[in-house]
Amino acid sequence: MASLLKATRRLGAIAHSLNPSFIGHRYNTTMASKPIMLYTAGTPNGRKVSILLEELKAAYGLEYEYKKIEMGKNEQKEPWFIAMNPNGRIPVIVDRARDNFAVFETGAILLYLEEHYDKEGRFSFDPKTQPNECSEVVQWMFWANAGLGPMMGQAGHFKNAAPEKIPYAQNRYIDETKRLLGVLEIRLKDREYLVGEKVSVADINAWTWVAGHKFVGVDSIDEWPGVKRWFDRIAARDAVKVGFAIP
Ligand SMILES: N[C@@H](CCC(=O)N[C@@H](CS)C(=O)NCC(=O)O)C(=O)O
Repeated sequence: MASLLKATRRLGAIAHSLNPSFIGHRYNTTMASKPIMLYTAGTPNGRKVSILLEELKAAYGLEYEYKKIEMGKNEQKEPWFIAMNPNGRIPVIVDRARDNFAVFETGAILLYLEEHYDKEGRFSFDPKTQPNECSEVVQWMFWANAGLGPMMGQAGHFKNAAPEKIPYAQNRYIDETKRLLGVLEIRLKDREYLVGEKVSVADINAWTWVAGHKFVGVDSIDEWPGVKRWFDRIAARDAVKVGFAIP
């Protein structure tokens, strides 16, 4: 095990020292000029990143390419992937324009893309002039990534994937999901977006989970009208439609 870990680390070091990237070479040398390479799958976490990348593409012309990770074959646990993300989960981005810098964890990826590629602050706020909005973005992102995502993920697991039906676990996570949708409702009942008056990374980060409500066992979000209005408003965006369909 220790030697496997060592070999994995060595592979990671080699991958990051090569330019053009080992990763780009492995999959698609012809498109290696596109600055962002996204490793993803069709899940709420993967879609957050493809949606923001589509928004940045529409706003600034940022180009990216993506590779679908075969989660059914555990491709995300292979050494080349672990070299980018020791956590062995999608999504990951590699920024070819910044020396193949790899970023994992959706919250970190969205904030990274915002910092480096949202220069006009179209999906973010100015830390100098809008420090409270910046803090609120972080608050809602931490809230979603520590609460909404994990709870809905577990609800989905016990509903769709667990080898045995465990009513206690199913109820626990579905009830927690509903409680968290209620928290979103408090925030959204009289406002259009989670922070400020425009769609931001905070909205995109939470929206893909809400989009998965049926899969985890919440048949409808009509019970939370503010959430429903917000959900529909974001769903209507062209970049959201395109990003949601990736990969
Ligand atoms: N906290 C992580 C969660 C990532 C995550 O759970 N990804 C799932 C797909 S949505 C995954 O890769 N699952 C495969 C596995 O666990 O091996 C993030 O926000 O990026």
